[in-house]
Amino acid sequence: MPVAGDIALLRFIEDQRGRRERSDPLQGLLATPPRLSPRYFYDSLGSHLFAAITELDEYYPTRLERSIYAGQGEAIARATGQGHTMVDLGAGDCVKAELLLQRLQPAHYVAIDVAGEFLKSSLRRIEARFPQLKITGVAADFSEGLQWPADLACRRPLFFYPGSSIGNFSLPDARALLRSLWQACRQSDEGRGDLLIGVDLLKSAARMQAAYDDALGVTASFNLNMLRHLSHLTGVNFDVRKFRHHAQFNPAKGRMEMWLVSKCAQRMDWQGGSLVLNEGDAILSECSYKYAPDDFRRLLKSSGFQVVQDWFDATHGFMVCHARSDLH
Ligand code: AVI
Repeated sequence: MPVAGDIALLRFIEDQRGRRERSDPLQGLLATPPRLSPRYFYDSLGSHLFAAITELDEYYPTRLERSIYAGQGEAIARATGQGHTMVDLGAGDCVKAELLLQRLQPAHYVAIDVAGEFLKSSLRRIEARFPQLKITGVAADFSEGLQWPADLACRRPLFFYPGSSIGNFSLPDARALLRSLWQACRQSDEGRGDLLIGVDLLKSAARMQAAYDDALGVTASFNLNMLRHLSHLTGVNFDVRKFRHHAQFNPAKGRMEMWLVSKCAQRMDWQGGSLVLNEGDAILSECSYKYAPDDFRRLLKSSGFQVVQDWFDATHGFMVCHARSDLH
C-alpha cells in the first residue's frame, strides 16, 4: 500500500488491491435478477448525494443514530473507555465520529472509505477541529473483509461502524465481515478490541419505504448515479434517462430493496457479457436489512463478539451496540 501524501498529522493511504481484483463490476448483471454492487454508489457525486440523503426528513436512520450519540455519548464513552485506535469504517463525511471524538478521546483516528477524495476533504474538517488528534485516512474497500494496513500500528482498536451499513450485507456476508473485524481485534497489539456498531431496526413498512423513496428524489438520483459512475468506470453507456428508481420493503426477507427499472427495451454490451432489458425489467442495486435487536445480538455472538451493552433512540427505531472480541 503506497502512501499517497502527508498533510500534517493526516496520513493518507490508497489501497490498490480492490481495484486490481474486481476486474468486472458488471458481472452481477449476468445473474437472475441482474444486480449491481452497492459499492458503486460511492463515487464523489454519490458520496455527496448520500450526505444529502442523511439530511432528508424521510431518512430517519441518521437522525435517530445521531440522537443516541448526542444524548448517550457519555454512557457510551464510559462503556468503551478512552485512548483507543478508533477505526471509522465507511467514514464518509465523518459526522458521526465527530459527535463522539470529544468523549472517546482516541489516541489515533483511522478513517476508512472507498471514496478517497471525499474522505480527504472530510478529514481536513476533522483536522481543523481537533488539531492535536493523530489522523490517518485509508482509501479502501473493506466490504469483503478488513485487511489491516501492514505498516499501521493498531493499539487497542475500537471499530466504529455507524449508519447501519452492516444492513447492506446479506446475513452470511455480514457475519463474514464482522468475523474479519473480530480477527483484526485478536491480531492487534494487545490481542483484543472493541466494536461500536449502529443498526437500523424493523419498523412500519410505510416509514421505511418513505426513507428510500423521498419526495425530493434525492434517493432516486443516488440510485441512478450508480449507472453514471459505472459508465465512467467501464466505458459501457448506461443511459440514466432510460431507467427509473424503485424502492420497496420485502417483508419475507426483512429488507428494503432498491431497483433500477428499465423504462424501455434496451441492450448493453461489454467485454464480459451483454444484458437485454425489456420495459419494466429491473436491476437490484441495494438491499438494506432491518433487524430485531435480539437477531442482531445473535449475529454479533455468532461472529465471535461478546455483546456488552446497547443503546436506543427514544422511539426504539435504531440501536447502537457495544461488543468486545473477548470479555476484557
Ligand atoms: C449506507 N447505507 C446504510 C444506506 C442504507 O440506508 O442502506 C444507503 C442508502 N440507500 C438509500 N438510502 C441510503
